[in-house]
Amino acid sequence: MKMVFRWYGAGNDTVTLEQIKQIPGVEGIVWALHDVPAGEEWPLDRILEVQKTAHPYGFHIDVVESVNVHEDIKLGLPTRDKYIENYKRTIEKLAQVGVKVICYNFMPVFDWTRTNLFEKLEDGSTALFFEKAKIDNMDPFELVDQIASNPDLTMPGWEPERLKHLPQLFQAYRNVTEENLWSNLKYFLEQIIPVAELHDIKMAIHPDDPPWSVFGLPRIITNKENLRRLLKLVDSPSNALTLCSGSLGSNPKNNISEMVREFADRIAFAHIRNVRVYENGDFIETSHRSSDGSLDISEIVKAYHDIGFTGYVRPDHGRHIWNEKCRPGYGLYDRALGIMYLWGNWDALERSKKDA
Ligand code: CS2
Ligand code: MN
Repeated sequence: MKMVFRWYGAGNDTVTLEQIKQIPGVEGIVWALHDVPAGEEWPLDRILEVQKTAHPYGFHIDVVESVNVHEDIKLGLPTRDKYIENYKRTIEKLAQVGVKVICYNFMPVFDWTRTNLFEKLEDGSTALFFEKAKIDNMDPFELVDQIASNPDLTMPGWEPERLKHLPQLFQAYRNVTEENLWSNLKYFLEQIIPVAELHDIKMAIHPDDPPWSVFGLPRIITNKENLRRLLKLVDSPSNALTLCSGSLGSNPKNNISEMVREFADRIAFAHIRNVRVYENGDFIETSHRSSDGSLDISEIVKAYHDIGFTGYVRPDHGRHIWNEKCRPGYGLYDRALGIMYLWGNWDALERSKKDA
């Protein structure tokens, strides 16, 4: 496995490249041009800038997370074609700097959703928390008000600019069913996958987080059956997966190691993190250690080891520990600990293979 670390860019991340360099075994950064709005073509000079920043540290920039998909594409509006053209141009430009994997998601309106970004764990650290009943009963507009009055509360897909358009967006999705979303995804993939193939790039879809419908909006990248269906929409090695253990794992019916084994040759990017799921459907992110959460991370790493995984891996979110002030879920310390847990498991498996 090739270990990578998400970095939001100079001035946009509390973690520095010097620090990342000191985490054992990290060979590349996972990056994006976060300020380019979804639907716009990424400027080549900005892409080259990232390459120039990363290279002195010996980091590659093979993995991009994410090139966001414009809402009109998910909605299947006639205006989608121009955004799809822009997406293709972005793929071509990323190919010029040697990008191998582009992560994206197909969640309407919101990216990951949580109810508290700093919920206390028993050890005094804090972590991202999802209270199911709260979201089930919440009017999304109430949430918008909460975010508006709390400038610290920002999340991917929740940029103030987009929030302004929320009422129209909800209106637009009113008649969009899951089946509509599937056919809009197919339309998108049929156009972009040939471009990705040409440049040997894997388009790796990230599962929905949480993997069920929120605020009445359809969500489809949620379980094994749907991942199977996704891979068949366009049957190409470039139509690939970002298998995120924590996102899929917040539904206890999802068996992650089983998915790793089934989708082995189509996983381009692995996100590995633990999550503790409660009986009422709430969940909280924990340390990577198997005994701290509901997922058996050792078993998941073993599945990757068994399939001889050579793709990219990153620890996903982490807790906020040792008083670190950082982007919610994206501090240095706990993600670095997570990496060491992943290596510990991996190296032990390598060792026993050698001994056998
Ligand atoms: C999240 C997402 O779970 C995760 O990895 O941090 O924001 C993720 O980056 C996007 O959904 C991928 O498009
Ligand atoms: Mn993830």
